[in-house]
Amino acid sequence: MAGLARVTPGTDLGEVVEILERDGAVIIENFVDDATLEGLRNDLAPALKGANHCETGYDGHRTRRVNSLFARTRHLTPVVTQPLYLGAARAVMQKPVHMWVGKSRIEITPTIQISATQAIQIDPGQGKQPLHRDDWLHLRRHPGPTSRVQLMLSLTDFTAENGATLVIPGSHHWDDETPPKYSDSFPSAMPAGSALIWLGGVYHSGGANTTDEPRLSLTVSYDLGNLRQEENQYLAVPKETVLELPEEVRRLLGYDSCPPGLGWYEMQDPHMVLEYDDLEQARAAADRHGSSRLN
Ligand SMILES: O=C(O)CCC(=O)C(=O)O
Ligand SMILES: [Fe+2]
Repeated sequence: MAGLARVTPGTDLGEVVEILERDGAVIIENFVDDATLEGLRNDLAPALKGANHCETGYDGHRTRRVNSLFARTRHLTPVVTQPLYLGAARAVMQKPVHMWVGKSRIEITPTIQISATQAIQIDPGQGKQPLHRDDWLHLRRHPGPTSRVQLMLSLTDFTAENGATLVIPGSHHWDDETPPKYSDSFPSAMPAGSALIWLGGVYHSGGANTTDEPRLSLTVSYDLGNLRQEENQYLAVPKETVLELPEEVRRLLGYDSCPPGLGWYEMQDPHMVLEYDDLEQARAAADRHGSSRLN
């Protein structure tokens, strides 16, 4: 394998899906226009400036992460609706499943949903992140159906030296016994405004930044729509009512996180945020409980 496949925004969706099914990853240059790129950089700059470096080695002690991106910018819509990304996510995950209901054999096609949104600034001095599969969150067994299609948009140029995401092409076909090695990975070198799309079962990691400039990006993920509760408890139960319930029931209603890292709000345990109603207090309380980070 000679590196990561590259296509243009004009490429046929079928070809992109074929590459994703085969390699698990693809790079699309000129993924967003200059106005979107500029708008994203401007909208995210204040939050990134105010963000501390992360607390864990996995997230990166020289890496800043900012979440809740739809609340911070209006420029995400062209990213999540870009036809090749949304189209590929739909094609890969919205596969009908059949079942019997009484005497009828029916087919159901799942939805997809936006899962995580995060700006990632890898500062100079950050080392390589451990190689991992993002669908570890879903505790998937491999190889198997895809439950996540992830996107990394470069907001600065990505180079092998400044921390371009490292990807092991084809690793979504591997089982769960094979350990990933950096020597099998390729850097997703690409100009600002490009996108790396990869499947949840593909081993990848943030790269090391050995330059003296930050590497800036944002990532969004589409997950299978059935990875959720049946009744929407967040809409069904007013927050004041939730606060009157015992902690165990609040957690059972969904104000909880599932290891290794589903359900967070600003990378914190949602129960702590509910309890303290203030992110900083929640962080401090979580630190006292030794549970400030979910991964
Ligand atoms: O920053 C990157 O290039 C990759 C980050 C990543 O894979 C993650 O945090 O899960
Ligand atoms: Fe990842």
